[in-house]
Amino acid sequence: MHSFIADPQLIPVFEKVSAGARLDAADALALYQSHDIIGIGRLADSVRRKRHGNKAFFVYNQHVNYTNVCVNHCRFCAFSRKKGEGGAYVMTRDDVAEKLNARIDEPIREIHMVGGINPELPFSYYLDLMETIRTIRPDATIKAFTAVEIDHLAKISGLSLEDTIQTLKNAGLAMLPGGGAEVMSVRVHDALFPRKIGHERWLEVMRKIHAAGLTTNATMLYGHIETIQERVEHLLLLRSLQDQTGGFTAFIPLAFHSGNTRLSHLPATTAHDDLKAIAIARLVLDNFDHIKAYWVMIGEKLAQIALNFGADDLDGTIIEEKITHMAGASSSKGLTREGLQDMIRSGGFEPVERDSFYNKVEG
Ligand code: V47
Ligand code: SF4
Repeated sequence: MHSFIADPQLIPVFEKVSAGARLDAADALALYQSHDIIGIGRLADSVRRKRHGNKAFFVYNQHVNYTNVCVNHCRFCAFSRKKGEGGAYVMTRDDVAEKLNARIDEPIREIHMVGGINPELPFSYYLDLMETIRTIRPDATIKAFTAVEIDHLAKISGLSLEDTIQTLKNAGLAMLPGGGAEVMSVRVHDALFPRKIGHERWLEVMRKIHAAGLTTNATMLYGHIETIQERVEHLLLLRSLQDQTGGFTAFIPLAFHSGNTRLSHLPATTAHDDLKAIAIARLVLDNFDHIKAYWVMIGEKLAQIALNFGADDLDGTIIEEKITHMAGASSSKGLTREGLQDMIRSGGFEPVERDSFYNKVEG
């Protein structure tokens, strides 16, 4: 029955997965320690197919990064700039309008908008940006601001966290992307991103966002200085909050790119790292509906294979990705709907164009 498992250490994990039992930290560690990539992949694929059959989702989306000025100076970030530094920018309402209008003939359904922590921008700036999006793209979902930005907005709005969220919701915020937690470890936080909120605050913001009726994604930035124990702890913290709120929609492992960062001596993640991140997430996060293979970070070719390793979603068209490309990513900056559909079909899956909430839409 478990003939596809080559590593005997994985037999107990196989038996738990087959029985529908929840994996624990020791199981997750065994998976990370194993080199049986085919066995891990087949196991994750069996879970993926039970949930989603042959379907692979994507969304017609557009990214907007409103500013790269940021006071947090995370060591892994190639995107941010200090105020006044060469390449620093802040988009005005008109800049955002121009960016959206440049693609106005395309059936974009989601605007994914994030930026740096720039203390010079007032709360009204963020509300104005959302109004601009709503005016130009009234039918698109605004998926914006990581929990780190929400924490900052609560500080500058003069409102409580709950009232800040409510104000943003009233202004059109419908969903949050998953960034900002990086790896939920005090050690990694202190070493790489000490100015950013810690994981307890990240989880608290997510809890309040979910309580306000908004859904969010979750991510994990892997492939820098974190240990596999820290990765496992990260997954278990997410699973635990999801048990309580049910507000997470998708989990997205983010492969670290070291180019132009203060960690540029670190090597790129390997194909094994990337596929294991997807497959182990699919197996451990039994209460998450969707696992996303973010083609921007792992490349189009590996993202296609990831559909056989537990991923059921490829994110989307994106249109001009900045954060990873500034750190040396060699993937395209955007893909067409046809490109995504071809990737999915030639991998033997059925492409399903979705909205932000995984409702099927006709292309
Ligand atoms: O939080 C920053 C990461 C994140 C680098 O929710 C880097 O659908 C790799 O959260 N190498 C922002 N990663 C991106 C993000 C995201 C992306 C796509 C989809 C969704 C979603 C969310 O990017 C940051 C950080 O973890 N990041 N620098 C880097 N050099
Ligand atoms: Fe700022 Fe985000 Fe870059 Fe950290 S990862 S420096 S918070 S833009």
